[in-house]
Amino acid sequence: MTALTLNISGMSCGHCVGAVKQALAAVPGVQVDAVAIGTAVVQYDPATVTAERIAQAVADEGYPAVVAG
Ligand SMILES: [Cu+2]
Repeated sequence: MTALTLNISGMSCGHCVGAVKQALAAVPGVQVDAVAIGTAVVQYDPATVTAERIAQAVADEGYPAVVAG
């Protein structure tokens, strides 16, 4: 598994945290470590999914996300 940190825009409350958590958990090959307002940390299987695909899943939920660092 590979660690990935996302910087996420548009999150403002616990609802947003829950929505981002769910969006990440729904992506095959992703294990959610931590989600907070503005950021998420996950582990993912590079054979199954890419960092860009994970960021896109969060963006599709309405929270523009970019891979950190
Ligand atoms: Cu919210």
